[in-house]
Amino acid sequence: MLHLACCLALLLGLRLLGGFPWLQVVPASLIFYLGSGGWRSLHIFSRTIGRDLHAAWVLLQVKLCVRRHLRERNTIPKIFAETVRLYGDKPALISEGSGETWTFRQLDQYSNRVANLLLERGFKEGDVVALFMENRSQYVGLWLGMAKIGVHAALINYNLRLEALVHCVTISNARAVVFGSELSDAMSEVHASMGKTVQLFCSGDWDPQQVPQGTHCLEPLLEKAETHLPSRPDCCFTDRLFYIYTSGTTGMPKAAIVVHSRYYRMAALVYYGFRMRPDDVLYDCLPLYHSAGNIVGVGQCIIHGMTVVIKKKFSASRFWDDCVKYNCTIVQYIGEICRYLLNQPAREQERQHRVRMALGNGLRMSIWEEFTGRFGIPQIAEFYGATECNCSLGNFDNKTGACGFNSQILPYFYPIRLVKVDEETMDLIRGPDGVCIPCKPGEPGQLVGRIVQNDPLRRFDGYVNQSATSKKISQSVFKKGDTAYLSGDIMVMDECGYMFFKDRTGDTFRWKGENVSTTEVEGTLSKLLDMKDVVVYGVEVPGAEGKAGMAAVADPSFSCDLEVFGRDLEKALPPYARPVFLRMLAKVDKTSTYKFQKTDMRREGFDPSSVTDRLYFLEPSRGRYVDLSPELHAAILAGKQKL
Ligand SMILES: *[C@@H]1O[C@H](CO)[C@@H](O)[C@H](O)[C@H]1NC(C)=O
Ligand SMILES: *[C@@H]1O[C@H](CO)[C@@H](O)[C@H](O)[C@H]1NC(C)=O
Ligand SMILES: *[C@@H]1O[C@H](CO)[C@@H](O)[C@H](O)[C@H]1NC(C)=O
Ligand SMILES: *[C@@H]1O[C@H](CO)[C@@H](O)[C@H](O)[C@H]1NC(C)=O
Ligand SMILES: *[C@@H]1O[C@H](CO)[C@@H](O)[C@H](O)[C@H]1NC(C)=O
Ligand SMILES: CC(=O)N[C@H]1CO[C@H](CO)[C@@H](O)[C@@H]1O
Repeated sequence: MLHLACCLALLLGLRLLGGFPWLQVVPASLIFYLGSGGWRSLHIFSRTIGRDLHAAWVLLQVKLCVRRHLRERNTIPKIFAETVRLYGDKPALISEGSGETWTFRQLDQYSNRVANLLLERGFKEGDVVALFMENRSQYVGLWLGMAKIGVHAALINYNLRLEALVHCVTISNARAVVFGSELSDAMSEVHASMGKTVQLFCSGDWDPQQVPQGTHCLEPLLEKAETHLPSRPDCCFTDRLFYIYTSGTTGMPKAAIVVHSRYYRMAALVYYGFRMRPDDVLYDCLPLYHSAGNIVGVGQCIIHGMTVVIKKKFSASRFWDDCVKYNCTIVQYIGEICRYLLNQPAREQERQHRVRMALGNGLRMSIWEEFTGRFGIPQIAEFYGATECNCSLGNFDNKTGACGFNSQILPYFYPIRLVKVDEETMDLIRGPDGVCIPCKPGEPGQLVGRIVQNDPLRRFDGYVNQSATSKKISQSVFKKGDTAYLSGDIMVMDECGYMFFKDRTGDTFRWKGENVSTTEVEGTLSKLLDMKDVVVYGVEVPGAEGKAGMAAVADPSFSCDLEVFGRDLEKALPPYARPVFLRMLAKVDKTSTYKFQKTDMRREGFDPSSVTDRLYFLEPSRGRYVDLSPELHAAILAGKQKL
């Protein structure tokens, strides 16, 4: 009886959502009830109904808000104006480092100045200004100010140099670049190749010797600009807000479009889904040129009036001190941050904080419990969803190891699905009717999200480069003739619908007839090696079937004991998953997301005459790593050495 009541309540909730394919619901739930495993279904139902109702409520809430904003032609700046009205003198942004605190009113005034300055200088709606600076409150004020007059910021990764930097500025068609004085050198290097018409503004300590010729100094100009609100362009909720660059594993960064509604939606889903409150204090040490830092983090300040502490750069040793100092209740993470924190010696502060939730993605099962246990964090709010992705997930109910879920009661309600792929080539597997095959619980598959172009909520904004967009989209995935977004990530779902991240496509390789998941091996190796950074990839060995595993380990201090490591490895991994080659990196070259460049290392392979790092080979007979000498290398190539 209770179940029936819940079910009715759920259906009623769904009904309210409107536009929902109502007729699908009834058969779906009937099938669920009458389906083969009667009691099992009931068991799953009772375990997941609460979770599903919460999710339905969240989606409903966000959907209604988005509808209202659409109707009222609101934009992020207009929503921010409302936040300022509610929270005027409350701290909005705290810059850890300088300790500078900006209230909502100050942030508002600063961004008004930015808007007025750009207007004076002839910038107009639709222009693009590239933003190239390290973390600070100004960063937020700058893009927000631009948004106030419909100018789009292109948020450029401050680790980029030379061609990559020029590429990002050029593909965005920016009319100007605002850069931080700390990046003057990088700017000077590329200035000549960027086109004469691009205006340059420098923010921070002004040194005319350092900056390219013709650069304007930003602060005095802002000082003179008006603080009143400039007249707003006629923007609406589905217009562009800014560009974020996605750092693929191959090739140059791609510019992804973020529209106002997407910004709102990403921030709001996280806010309602994880039950945040305006009086939470959020610690944001992620880069502001990515969606995690700038939307999921800073968005809580802009939209919901939360105080956000911005940390210029992540520091493992200062992390808990900062949380204590600012009374942070929510911290943001990515998987690497968790590992770096676990790698730190124990300290008092790590349990004296008031953090009630860690919000982020990439915390893997292998260290999940160690992380929550050691630092006393009650809840992990793991979510999944790339900037350009059409299939976001959230672990709303603190399920260990999961990155989200899909309802098992009404699987069609949220248009995402796992579909079967060939784990080697990562191609979608299709049935005789040409439509993709959905996975059953326990079967790994690629996560896909259906695209409905005319629904502003479900529209794929895509990339600035049209041909880059098409690669992520496929036809006939859910049913014949539809279009869907391919996430590129492999997940496994359990019978309650919880999703567990397994792998990124292209990151699995085959060895000795088995599929090796690089993510899994990376997790294990890193644990064996005191949380060192490890990347695993497959390299081709002439004459051998599949790809041999190779692990690059960041070990600048030469502290690995390979004897012990070899023994531990035997216990931890099956033979086919043990890396055949090891590469000990003396110098760590990381992209800003703390990931190495896998592609380069895969290409460089295991040739000791071309790789300068120390290389080792796992001798199969003795299970030990030995130096990879040129002779040994030659023997392997000739097929004389057993692998
Ligand atoms: C943190 O909380 C304590 C006790 O409630 C208070 O005294 C202190 O001022 C707070 N610190 C900040 C930065 O808000
Ligand atoms: C989350 O799960 C962990 C481990 O199961 C548990 O210790 C913790 O109390 C849970 N937190 C909340 C907020 O329910
Ligand atoms: C590995 O992947 C291939 C291709 O997807 C699949 O046919 C095979 O069953 C998988 N093997 C294992 C052991 O999982
Ligand atoms: C699909 O894309 C739209 C707009 O690009 C986005 O708002 C929506 O969240 C995406 N769908 C899902 C299920 O995440
Ligand atoms: C757009 O993307 C395609 C494929 O990724 C690439 O070949 C092309 O050079 C890109 N165009 C621009 C202008 O970046
Ligand atoms: C507010 C703030 O933290 N600004 C810092 C941003 O980064 C530059 C360069 O590292 C620092 O000089 C600023 O103090």
